[in-house]
Amino acid sequence: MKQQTLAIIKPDATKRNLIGEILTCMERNGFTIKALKMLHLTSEQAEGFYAEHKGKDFLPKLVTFMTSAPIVVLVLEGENAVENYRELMGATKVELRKSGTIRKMYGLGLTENSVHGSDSEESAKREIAYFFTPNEIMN
Ligand code: 3AN
Repeated sequence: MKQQTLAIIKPDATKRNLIGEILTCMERNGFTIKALKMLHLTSEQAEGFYAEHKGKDFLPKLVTFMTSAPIVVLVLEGENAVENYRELMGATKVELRKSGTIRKMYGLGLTENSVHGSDSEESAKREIAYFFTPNEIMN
């Protein structure tokens, strides 16, 4: 099933000039970039994006990190894109990251983990609409 997901290249990666390498990795693994923009989030935008984590103890740290430098937001399309991109991204927990995954190759830790990916089709729809208007997404 062809599907779209929302990906983010996070501040730790943009600061280390890893945008190109990570985009290459996404494309080489079968994903097509359907939309892409660079932006520097405000705290309000980061809190809105991570609304599901409201009240969690790590949220302030996450918001500080996500607003610390520019990010790249993307719409990726491919077969089972939500699940397959999460596989390419690698696990949230550092010790569970498999070799060849983006987080294993580039991540620095639990928070500074280089990339984000939607965790369900429902989240993907919400997250894509959070950053892109329909006319910004290519057919
Ligand atoms: P994922 O990004 O793997 O879907 P989520 O949605 O549970 O993980 O968490 C969002 C982000 O919050 C993670 N990518 C990570 O940067 C950060 N995070 C998650 N859990 C923790 C934690 N216990 N301590 C610090 N940061 C965390």
